[in-house]
Amino acid sequence: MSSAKITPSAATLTTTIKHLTCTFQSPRIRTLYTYNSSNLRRNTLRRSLTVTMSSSSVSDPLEVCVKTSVTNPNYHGDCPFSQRVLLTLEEKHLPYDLKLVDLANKPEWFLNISPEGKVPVIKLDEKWIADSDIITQSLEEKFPDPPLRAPPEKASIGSKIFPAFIGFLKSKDPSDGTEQALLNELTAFNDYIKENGPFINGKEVSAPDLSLGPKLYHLEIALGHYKNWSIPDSLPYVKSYMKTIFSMDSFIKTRALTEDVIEGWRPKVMV
Ligand SMILES: N[C@@H](CCC(=O)N[C@@H](CS)C(=O)NCC(=O)O)C(=O)O
Repeated sequence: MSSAKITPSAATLTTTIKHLTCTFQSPRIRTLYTYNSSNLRRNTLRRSLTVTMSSSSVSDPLEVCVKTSVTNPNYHGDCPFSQRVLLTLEEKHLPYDLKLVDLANKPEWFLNISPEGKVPVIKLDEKWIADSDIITQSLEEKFPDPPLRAPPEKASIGSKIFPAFIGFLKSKDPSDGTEQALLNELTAFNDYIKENGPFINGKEVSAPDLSLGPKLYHLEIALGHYKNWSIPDSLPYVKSYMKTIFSMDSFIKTRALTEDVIEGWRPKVMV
C-alpha cells in the first residue's frame, strides 16, 4: 500500500516550508509540498481566523484511496471522481492521507474496503465510504465550514457534458452527431455561466464546480490528444470557466498528470 500524508493541518501550518521540503524526499511528496507551500501561505491567513472555531481543522488525517498513476507509481492517477473528493478536502482545508491503489491489480485490502473495487473510498467515523457523490455529501455534513453546498437545482448544471464528451471521444464516424451533441451541452453551459457565473453557484466555487472541473480537464486533454479538438472560441465563458478552475491552487495540487489522462482514455478510444 503506498501512502503519503497530505497535511494542511493546524500543526503543519506552523511548520516552516523549509522544514517540509527537507523532511520528505520522494518526488511525489516534493511535488505535493511545492503546491502546499503556496497553499500554505494562502491558507495560513484564513486558518488563523478559523482554527480556534473549528475542531475539524485539527482532526487526524482522513484516509482516502485513489487510483495510482500508471506513468509515475508514486503519484495519484487520472480518476476525475477521486480528484473531486481531493478538491473537496483541499477546499475544506482537511488533512488527508492518500492510499494509492493500482486498479489493474487490486490488492486484497482494497477489495475488502471497496467491494465494487472502485475508487474513491474514504474512511469517515471508522467506516469506509465509496462513491464521490456520497463522499462529498458526507464531508459537507461532517465538516460544514467552509460551506461548498449549492442549491439542488444547480447540482446538475453541466452534468451532461461528460457523457457527451465520452460519446464524441469514442466515435469513429465524424457525421454521427456526437460532436454536435457535445457542442450543444457546452453551449448550454456557456450561456448559463454567462448569466450566472463566474462559477456555477455565482461568485464562489461550490460542490458542482468541484465535480465538473476534473471532467472538463479530461475533456480538454483527451480531445486535444486523440481528436486534435479544442473548445471553440465561440464559447468564451466555457473557456474562461475552465481557465479559472484549472488555475485554482487546489486543482493544481490534485490534478492528474497529462500522460495519465491520455493513457487512461486510450482503451476507450481504441475499441
Ligand atoms: N460513481 C463513482 C464512479 C467511480 C469510478 O468509476 N471510479 C473508477 C476510476 S475513475 C474505478 O474505480 N473503476 C474501477 C476499475 O477501473 O476497475 C463515483 O462517483 O465515485
